[in-house]
Amino acid sequence: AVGTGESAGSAPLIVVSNRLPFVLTRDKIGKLRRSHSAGGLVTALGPVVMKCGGLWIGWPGSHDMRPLDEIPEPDTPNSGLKSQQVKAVLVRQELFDSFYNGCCNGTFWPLFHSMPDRAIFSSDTWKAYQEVNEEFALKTIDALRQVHGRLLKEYQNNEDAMPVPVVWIHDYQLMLAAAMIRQVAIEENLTCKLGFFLHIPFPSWDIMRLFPWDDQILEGILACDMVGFHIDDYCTNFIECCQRRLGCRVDHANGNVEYDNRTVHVRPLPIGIPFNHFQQLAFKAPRVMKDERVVLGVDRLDYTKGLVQRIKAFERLLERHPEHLERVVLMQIAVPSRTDVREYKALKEEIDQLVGRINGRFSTADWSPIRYIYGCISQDNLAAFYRDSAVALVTPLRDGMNLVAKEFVACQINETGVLILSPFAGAGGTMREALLVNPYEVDMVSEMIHKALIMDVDERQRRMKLLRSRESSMDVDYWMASFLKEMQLVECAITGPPSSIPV
Ligand code: GDG
Repeated sequence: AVGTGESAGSAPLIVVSNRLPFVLTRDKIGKLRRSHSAGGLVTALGPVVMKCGGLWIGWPGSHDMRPLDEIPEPDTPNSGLKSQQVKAVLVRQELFDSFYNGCCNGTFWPLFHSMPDRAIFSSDTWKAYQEVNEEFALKTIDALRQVHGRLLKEYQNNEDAMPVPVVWIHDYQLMLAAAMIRQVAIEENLTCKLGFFLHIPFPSWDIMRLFPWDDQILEGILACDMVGFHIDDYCTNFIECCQRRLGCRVDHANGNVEYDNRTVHVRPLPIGIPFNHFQQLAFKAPRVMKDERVVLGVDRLDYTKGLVQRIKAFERLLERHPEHLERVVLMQIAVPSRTDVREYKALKEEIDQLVGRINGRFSTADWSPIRYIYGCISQDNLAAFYRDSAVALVTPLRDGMNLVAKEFVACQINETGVLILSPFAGAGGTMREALLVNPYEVDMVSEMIHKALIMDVDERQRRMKLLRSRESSMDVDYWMASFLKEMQLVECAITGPPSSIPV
């Protein structure tokens, strides 16, 4: 059984995400090892799941299909979920590739970022998506049974006081799982509330309808009681799709969709970052850059991030404002991502060539305009880069939120840096004191970099102070608490005797 006495009273949280909060590998003698992963989601949600005696369900990062009954404990107590709080979803490699590289990243990623020309539609990968979502749903149901068993024991004399478990499903890889979970939960009378958060944009009806099985996606998400998106626009898009495709009655003003005799709550819940953690890193990290004015870009190497346009804009800056030659550098960190997908390989080649051409064109004996790191750097070094850069250039063509913009701000302890931000990132909606620029228009971006580089220090500090104050209060813990509060407010629809609500 999960949980101990410490869990009494609080509702158990079951988190379902594509990846577990750590990677499992086998060493030479076949023993399983955990290696830590340090994303903001893990840092925020991990302790909550631990404390409430909850569970985390996800893929462990390996295709080893041997049973995982001996998932190792975390290295030190309090550093991670106990082994019995984790359920690993094991999927055959071929099926997983078709699901992940095929449907998730070949179809939904470009489509949901409003780049339909890049999306590949295939019934085979869609089938894989359905199958893998089913695997996740089955594991989640197992987890729910386990949690229920424990709660029933704990509350045997006082069932009315029993907290309602919350299942929180994450992201575009798992848009169908809730439908199956709800169906079985109803059949087995497993009281729970279902929530979903999408980390990427939700597209407009015009784009969504291009997906041949769009109704199933909408119904999958609507199987939840509460659905969160980063910003209002994505909520509006989702609600409109439900209305137009499924004929649901909707209430835009209150963010409600009527479906299957239930009200589904749709809420904008902009994600934040572990602000204090990044700020502390910035206080501690030693200097790693030379004495140059740095324009910084940090991204996964992905076509949505607008890297090609950004690098071209920097070239244009050097053409139009030669006073920056030999004084300013563009430091671009590009983290390898989805390297076995053709489009990502092609993008890497394009960037390699572009950087080579521009450096060849402008470099002098002791200066090159672009410093390009294709790889991942430590978070300490990242914090030092954020702290010591003059400008952060966050110019995605489309982005759910964009955490880099927020981490830059958290590390700006001297408050002298300038954030240039795309309005097509979710962050562009709330970080109003940034310099907003359309990333598609190379001239405008180059002029914006120039403006940032010559901005007087008072204005820089005024803008940065406001940005920092917002991000420090609306951090990742605030986001998580807001989501869980919204879950508390929704009525529990899965209660009472078994019934047969069609899903
Ligand atoms: C998805 C949505 C949404 C990057 N380089 C290094 C490094 N990073 C870390 C950053 C940041 C993360 O990667 C990137 O986060 P983003 O938000 O920018 O982008 P996605 O990965 O696309 O995330 C996005 C997010 O989900 C959350 O909802 O904001 O819109 O697409 O945390 O710090 N970390 C280290 N070295 C690097 O070189 N250590």
